[in-house]
Amino acid sequence: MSFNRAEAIDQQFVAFCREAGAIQGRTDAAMRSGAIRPSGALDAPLRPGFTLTGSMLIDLFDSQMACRHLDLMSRLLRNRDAGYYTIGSSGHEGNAVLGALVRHTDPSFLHYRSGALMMQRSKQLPEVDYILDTLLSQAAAADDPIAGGRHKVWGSKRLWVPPQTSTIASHLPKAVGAAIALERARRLNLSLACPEDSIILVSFGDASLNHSVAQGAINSALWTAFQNIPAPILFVCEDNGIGISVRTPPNWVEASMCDRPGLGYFPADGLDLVEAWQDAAAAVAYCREHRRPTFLHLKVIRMLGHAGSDPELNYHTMEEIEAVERLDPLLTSARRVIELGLMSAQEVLDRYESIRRRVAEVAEIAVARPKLKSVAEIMRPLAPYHADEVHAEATRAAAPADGIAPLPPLREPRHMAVLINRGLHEMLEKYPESCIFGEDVAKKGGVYNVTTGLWKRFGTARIFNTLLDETTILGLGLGAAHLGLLPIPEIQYLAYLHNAEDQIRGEACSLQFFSNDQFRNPMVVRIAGLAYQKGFGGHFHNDNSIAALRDVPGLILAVPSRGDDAVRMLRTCMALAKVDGRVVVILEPIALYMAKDLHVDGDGGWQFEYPAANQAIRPGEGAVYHEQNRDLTIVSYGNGLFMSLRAAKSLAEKHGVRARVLDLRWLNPINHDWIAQHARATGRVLVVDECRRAGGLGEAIVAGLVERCGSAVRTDLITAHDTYVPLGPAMPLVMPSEAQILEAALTAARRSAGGRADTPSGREVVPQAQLP
Ligand SMILES: Cc1ncc(C[n+]2csc(CCOP(=O)(O)OP(=O)(O)O)c2C)c(N)n1
Ligand SMILES: [Mg+2]
Repeated sequence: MSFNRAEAIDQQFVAFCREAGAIQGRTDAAMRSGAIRPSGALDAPLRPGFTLTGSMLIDLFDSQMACRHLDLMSRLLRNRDAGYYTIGSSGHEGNAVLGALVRHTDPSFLHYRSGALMMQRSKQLPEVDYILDTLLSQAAAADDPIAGGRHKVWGSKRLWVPPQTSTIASHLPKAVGAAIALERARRLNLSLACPEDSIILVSFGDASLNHSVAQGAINSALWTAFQNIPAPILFVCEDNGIGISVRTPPNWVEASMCDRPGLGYFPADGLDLVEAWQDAAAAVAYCREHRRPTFLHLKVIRMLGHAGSDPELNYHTMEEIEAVERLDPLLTSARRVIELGLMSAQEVLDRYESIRRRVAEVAEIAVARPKLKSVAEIMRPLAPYHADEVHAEATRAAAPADGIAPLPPLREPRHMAVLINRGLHEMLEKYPESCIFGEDVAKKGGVYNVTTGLWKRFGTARIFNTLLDETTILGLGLGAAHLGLLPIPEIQYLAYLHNAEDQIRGEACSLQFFSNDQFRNPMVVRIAGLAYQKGFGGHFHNDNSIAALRDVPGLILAVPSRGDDAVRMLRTCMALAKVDGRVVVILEPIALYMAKDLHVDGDGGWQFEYPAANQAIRPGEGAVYHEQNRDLTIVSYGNGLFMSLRAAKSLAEKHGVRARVLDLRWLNPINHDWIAQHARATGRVLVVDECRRAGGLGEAIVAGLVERCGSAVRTDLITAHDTYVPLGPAMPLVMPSEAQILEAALTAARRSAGGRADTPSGREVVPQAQLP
């Protein structure tokens, strides 16, 4: 027996219409004889007190049928290797009601089974052709209007639906963030990317609800509302009772959600449009009016398995599958329109078949459209970079901010923590839409006083503490950025980024890619990190791994080693976010926050003047110390740079070895060409990487040198050991030290240099993305 449930449910629907047609034939005869009266007045509410009219019911049903045919077509296209995505919406089509009840200007972050919702929503803007758009997306066509062939997603710029990734639940934090940001923006009188009375819709499955990210997001919405801060978010749980093959315990969703403090809970029968409409309308109205978190529990079924590739018979019997199929919501809708006298069974069947034909015709158009053909085409929206505009923006002096008292200028050179604090003041003045949030950033001023005093000067609408959850902090950044704010979230320690890094890796940095740069979530994430802290030890306050950040496509990673650079880089980071929508991480070396002296106590060698507003460091622009030196090039950043400068002094004074020292400043992307240029000039390189060797930066730099210089350069590498950083006096044992740098530099300097300094390696050089 063939197991083609797509065919089965299709035939079931057709058979139903034919059978209903036969019954209706008899009913019509009865009607003509006066025994039954027709009821279907199109524009009247279906029942007293109802808002759903006959014509709207027909329209919703139409969306359901279109959505169903798109599912059926996805299987046919897959069989021809002409479509590449078969996760469908069959059984969930009741969500169409939300497509009508929620405005197309209400930002919506959708579940992958919210197809009928999307179809119905598209009708609010007649110029959107949902069927074509969906098929283009299924066929990975380069002119798919949302992702440009990069993924099958629900999304539309015009319909305010940003594309979501396949990582379940990861879109909830940004949805909550957007809801919270709506209110903040209103308090700040900022013009928003959506109307002020908008609500945010986020849909997801029942299994996804259990994900800690979903639970965290719901919790942070409730934590916010608990303090009477508006958070107009409509959580829509499309509960089909299963997640791939794992059953959700019956009643678990209602049991866990119906009684949460501050959450409006609305159950709805998603199998019946008429019932679902009424309950969903109540939920939407509650959310919009009270501006409080609202939970619409839409009970649905899943048909056609999890996806086209799902062998459902492994975990369901045929009887179970057929029993679910008999509950097909399209049958219920058909029954409704027929019973209400809105359509005849034949009209339903005709409409179903005409949609089938249209989907088939459009599918042929979609599959014939060109696909993405080159790496350049694929990567175009990933990391836009307009170098001149960014630099002009970074060096643009801020006009004095209205109503904010100016700060007295810093007259003396100061250490990094003070200069970054000043830099943040400057950015908050320059960008009224910017805000800083995280754990302890407000009154306390952060763990290291870097945000001291900001809340007083800029107010609690812009500088605020969040609850203790890094996923929420980053999600808030994403959501706020979607709405047009310029967030500067802070993560207290690098170690604690890792429990939330998907918000950067899977979400923030992928948005421009999967939306063909139509949606942006620009932000500058500040993270205190790296090792060598003397007072506050142990791995978690000295995390020295950046591999998880370096591997994120499109992410810019800045690591300043001194205060004035930090300010000049911060200006560029904000400009990158502003001009090109980029996501930037600034990793601030904690151990250098308070460093004042470089070589001897009291020399003040690591304090710097606050740089003039017209100074900014371009992405990829490193610093060279002692450029005249030709014995050795030391390549480093952060704490390693600080130690390397000290070592270079000893090298020169005690050993007559003259090393130039490079501060990379930007660790992603790396400016390999610039490193290679200095490497060739000295023929010898020592790379000092304070992070662990595995996945660290050092490996990348050595690879870059090999590719560009071949044997023309002799390269040595020192890194931290591949271990967690231990507490107290044990810490230096695993970290590169000044003594180690000195010794390695001497060894390197004693080697003969590589071949002729200007010898090209003859190897193909990997092109550098996004560098001037
Ligand atoms: C974080 C994450 N883990 C695992 C998966 C693989 N996965 C995709 S869908 C899914 C089940 C989701 O079930 P549910 O939330 O109930 O949605 P449904 O498919 O039933 O509509 C799983 C485990 C994923 N996409 N993301
Ligand atoms: Mg489910």
